[in-house]
Amino acid sequence: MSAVAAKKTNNAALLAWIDEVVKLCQPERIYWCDGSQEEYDRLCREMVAAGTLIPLDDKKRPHCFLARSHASDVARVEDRTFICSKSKDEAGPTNNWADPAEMKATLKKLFAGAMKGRTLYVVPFSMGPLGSPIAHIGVQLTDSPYAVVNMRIMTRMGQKVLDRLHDGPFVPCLHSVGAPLAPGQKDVAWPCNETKYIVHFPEERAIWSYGSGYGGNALLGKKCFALRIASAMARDEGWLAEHMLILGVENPAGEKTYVAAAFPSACGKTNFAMMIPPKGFDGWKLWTVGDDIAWIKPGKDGRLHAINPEAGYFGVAPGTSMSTNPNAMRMLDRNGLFTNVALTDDGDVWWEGMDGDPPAHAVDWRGQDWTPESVNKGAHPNARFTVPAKECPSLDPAWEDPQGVPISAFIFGGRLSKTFPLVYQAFDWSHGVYLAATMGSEATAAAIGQAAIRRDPMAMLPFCGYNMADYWGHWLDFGRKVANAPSIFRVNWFRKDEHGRFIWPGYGENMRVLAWIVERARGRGHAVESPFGYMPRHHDLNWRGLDFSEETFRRLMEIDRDAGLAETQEQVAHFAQFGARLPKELELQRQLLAARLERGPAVWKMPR
Ligand code: O2Y
Ligand code: MN
Repeated sequence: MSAVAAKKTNNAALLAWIDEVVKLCQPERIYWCDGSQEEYDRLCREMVAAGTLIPLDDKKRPHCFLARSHASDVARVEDRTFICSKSKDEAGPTNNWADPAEMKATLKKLFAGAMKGRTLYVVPFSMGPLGSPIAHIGVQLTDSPYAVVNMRIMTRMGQKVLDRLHDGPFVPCLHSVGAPLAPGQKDVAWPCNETKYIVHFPEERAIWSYGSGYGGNALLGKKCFALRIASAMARDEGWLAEHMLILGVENPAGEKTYVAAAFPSACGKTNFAMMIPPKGFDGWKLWTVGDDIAWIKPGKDGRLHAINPEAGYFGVAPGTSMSTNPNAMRMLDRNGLFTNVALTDDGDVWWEGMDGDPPAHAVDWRGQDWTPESVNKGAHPNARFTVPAKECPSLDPAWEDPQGVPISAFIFGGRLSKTFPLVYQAFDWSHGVYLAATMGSEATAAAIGQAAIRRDPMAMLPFCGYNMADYWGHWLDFGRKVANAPSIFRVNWFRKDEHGRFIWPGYGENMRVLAWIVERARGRGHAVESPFGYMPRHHDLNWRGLDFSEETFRRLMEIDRDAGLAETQEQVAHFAQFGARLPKELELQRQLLAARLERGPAVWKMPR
C-alpha cells in the first residue's frame, strides 16, 4: 500500500515519510482525514460500536461522548518523555536525554508492525489560525481514532491544511498505541502498551510517541509540538513558545489589555483564563484567547503579539463547577468529549467537585458501580474534557486574529503557602526573567516532612525542549530586542495564615489583582517599592464588593527577611544544576535580592 496511491497532497516530503511509516508500521489501511463534521461523526459512531466511546444522553449533553482509558494510561508520563538532542548538554539537566541514533533504533523496533490490523490516519493540522504568520503546520500519523477526533477539536485539522501546506515544511508527529491486532483478534476499548516512549528530536523537529492513547502523550500538537518542539524552533527563529494562557481585560471605557500568564499544571489556569469579574467590577469584561499555550512573536509595532495555537480546551474536569468556573461549565453543555469521568444513570457525566449533591449511583471511570460511600473516586483526578474553543462563552472576538493580540503583561504564579506576597511587579525585564526562572510550587518532601519548593521555571519544566539555562538566556536576549516589552509580575493566590487557612479568597477575586496589573502595565497604577519588587498598597486595589481589611492585606503582602534570605539560599542549588550555562544576570539578580533583604527590616511591612 503506498501513500502516493491515495494522495491528497503533492508534498513530496510528506508522501515519502508516509510511505516510510507504512513500511515500518504495516497498517491494514491508510485514511486521510479531511477534517469534516461528517468524518468526526462517523469516527465517533465507529468508536461507539467498538466500545471506546459511550454516547451521553442527547437531551442533557447533546453530541457528547465519554471515553474510559485503561487504568495504566491516565496522564502524561514525564519519566518516559525524552528530548533526544545531539548532545546531553543541549537537553540540559531537567530533561531525560537519550542519544538520538540509539533512540531511533529502539523506536524502530517498537514501531515495526505496531499498526498491524489497524488504520493509519493521516492528520494534517495547523497550530494557530491557518495562514497566520505565527502559525505552524504538523502532520500526525496515528492508529488511534480517539486521537483523531481529539485533534479535530484541539487544532485546525484536515484537507484545508494540506491545501495551505503545498510543498512547505511540517513537523512529522508519529503516534501508535502499540497494540497491533492479529488477524481475527478482537480489539479492546482502550488499546495501549505498557511500554511507553514520548520522544522529541528537536534538531530534526520530529516527534515519535509510542504506547499511550492519553492526552498529552497522544495529541501530539499540544505539549509535544506546541511546547517542546516549538520552544526549540522559537529559540532558533527569535520568538517564544510558552505554557501560558492569554486573557483580554476590558475596562468600562472599552479599553482592552491582553496579558499572558504561566502557572504550573493543575494550578487553576483554566479558571483564570475564563474568570468572570466579581462584584464591584461593573462594566468590566474578561475575554479568553487561550487557556494553556501561547506562541508569541515580535510585531512591527515593537510589541509582542500572541496567538493561541490551539482550537479547543483539554481541561481537568474534577473541581470544575459553577462556583469555580461557570464559563467552563457552560461550554461543556454540548459537543464535548469526556475522558475518565463518572457516568450517571441518566446518561450524564459527573466528577468530584461538581455542583449539587453527588448522584446516588454512577459508574466510575474504571467502569465499576459507584455510590457516595465508595472509597474510590468517581472520576479520575486527571479526568479531562475536550471541547471546541467556540463553545466558550468568554471567547475573545480576536481569538483567531492571524496577527495575534498585543501582550502588555506576563504573569507568573505558583502555589506557595508562605514567604511570597499576593502580587509584585519586576523592576525590569531581567528581574522579571529571574522571578519567572525561580518560580515553583510547594511539594512535600515525604522523607523529611518538610515543604520544599519544586521549581517549575516559567511553568515549562516538563515542556522545555532544550537546556533550561539556554531558555533563560533566550528570554533575556528576547526582551532586550523588543521596543515595548511587557511588564512582568509574580502572583501567589495560595499564602496561608498561622492556622493554615488561605488568606486570599482567589477565583474571581483575582480580578482585583489583575486590574492593578493592567493599570501598571499601562504605566498608570500606583505602587511602592519592596525588596521583592513593586507592590500595590491596600488603596491601590479596587475593593468594591469585597470586605478585605487593610490589616489582612498587609499580612498578605509582608516579607519576612529570614524567609526571603532562605529562599535566595535555596535558589543556589536550583541555579547550580546548570553550571556555566546559567546566564550571569540571573545569579546577579539573586544576589541583589539577598542584598536588599539584608539591608531591610526583619519584617518588611506595606506602608499605609
Ligand atoms: O495528562 C495529560 O495528558 C494532560 S496534561 C495537560 C492538559 C491540558 C493542559 N495542560 C496540561 C498540563 O499538564 O500542563
Ligand atoms: Mn498545561
